[in-house]
Order: sequence, then structure tokens, then C-alpha cells
Amino acid sequence: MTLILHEHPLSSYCWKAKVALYETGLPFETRLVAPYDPASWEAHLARWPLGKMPVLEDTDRGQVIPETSVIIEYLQVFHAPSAGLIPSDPETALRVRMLDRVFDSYVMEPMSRVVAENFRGGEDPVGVAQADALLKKAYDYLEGELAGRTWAAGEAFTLADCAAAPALYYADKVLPFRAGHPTLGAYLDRLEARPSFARTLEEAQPVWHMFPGRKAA
Ligand SMILES: N[C@@H](CCC(=O)N[C@@H](CS)C(=O)NCC(=O)O)C(=O)O
Repeated sequence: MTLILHEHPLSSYCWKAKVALYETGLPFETRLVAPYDPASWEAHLARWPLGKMPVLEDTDRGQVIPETSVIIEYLQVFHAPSAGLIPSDPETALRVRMLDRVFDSYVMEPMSRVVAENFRGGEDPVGVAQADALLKKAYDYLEGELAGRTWAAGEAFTLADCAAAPALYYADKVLPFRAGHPTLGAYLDRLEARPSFARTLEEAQPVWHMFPGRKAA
């Protein structure tokens, strides 16, 4: 079996897929997608015309899977059914999928919007203010939702935690939340200590200095 993750080491969504892969214990290789290199970028567009990262290539099954949540569902169905990333109980599975959407849509996306303003040299203070407002709403919601839980949806580490780890790690850099959100802060501490995420963070260290953060006011 050969699983190849086409990724960039600073990409938050690529971290999400990597955390899931490390959770499964499956062997996999990584290949750099370099948007600034025309050959690399063209090859990536041939794999996935929407040009988003990561994609997972499964050479044995002849499959290329885009979209991190689908990648993780794919791993669960075809390669790691016992990893528990999607719980077998249908109600818990729905909660996991719902929280995965919350972390992607209401934390990862607005966080990326704020970073993009700096990274791509944008001039859209209204868009950034809207992103900040959405982040604050998400922090407040999650502070209540996660109370009393070890992981996002309960006592087991799941898809939702794979999404949460990069989303909260980066979001805390662009709009820090620990002061007013102790439950969320303690949850991020547990995520950072989880071996799958600790390893992902360690592997990003050599390029971390390239993270642009929020544009200076
Ligand atoms: N919904 C996608 C989002 C992936 C995504 O936005 N990835 C970013 C990197 S973190 C990307 O590919 N950005 C490049 C671009 O938008 O051109 C997923 O879950 O995989």
C-alpha cells in the first residue's frame, strides 16, 4: 500500500490530514506542492483542478482524494476502520461531523482570511473585521460546547479533533483566545500534547518562520 499526501508543511488543512494519518499509524509519504513553482502547481492542478491542498493519493487503489474531511473518512473506510476517527455510534458520528464543519468553516476559514490579508497584501479591513467577528462567535460557542469533554465530541479522539488542532493553533496566533476561553485553551494544550499533532508541529518547525501572521495595524 502506498499513501502519498501532496501537501505544504505550513498549510493548516495539510496538518489536519497529517494528524489523521499519524493517528491511524499507517505508513505514508509526503510530496511538496509548491504553488510558486509552475511545474509543481500544474501537476497539482492535474490531480485536483480546484487546486486546494492537501490531496491524498492511494496508488494501490488508483484513487486521488481531495478535501480533508473526505480524506479522513476515506482512511477510516478503506485503511483504518479501527482508528475510530469516525465513531461507530451514529449520533456521536453526527456530532463529530458537525464539529468538523464548525472548526473548518468558522475557525480555519476566518483565520485563513486574516492571514491572507497579510500574505497576499490585501486591503480589505471590512473582510478582516468580519473574519474576526466570526472567530469570536466560534470561540464563545466552542467554550460552552466543549465544557466537560476531553476531546471535541467526547472521550475519543476523532475527525473533529484533527480539524480542531490546526484551526485553533493558528487561530490563537491571529486572534488569541486563551485569556477569555479557559476551556478552549486547555483543549488546545491537550491537542498540542497529542503525539500525532506534536509530531506535525515539530515537522513544521523548519518553515514556521515563514508564517506571516496578522498584518500589522
Ligand atoms: N476544504 C478544503 C480546504 C483546503 C484549503 O483551503 N487548503 C489551502 C491550504 S491551507 C489551499 O489549498 N490554499 C491554496 C489556494 O487556495 O490557492 C479541505 O478541507 O481540504
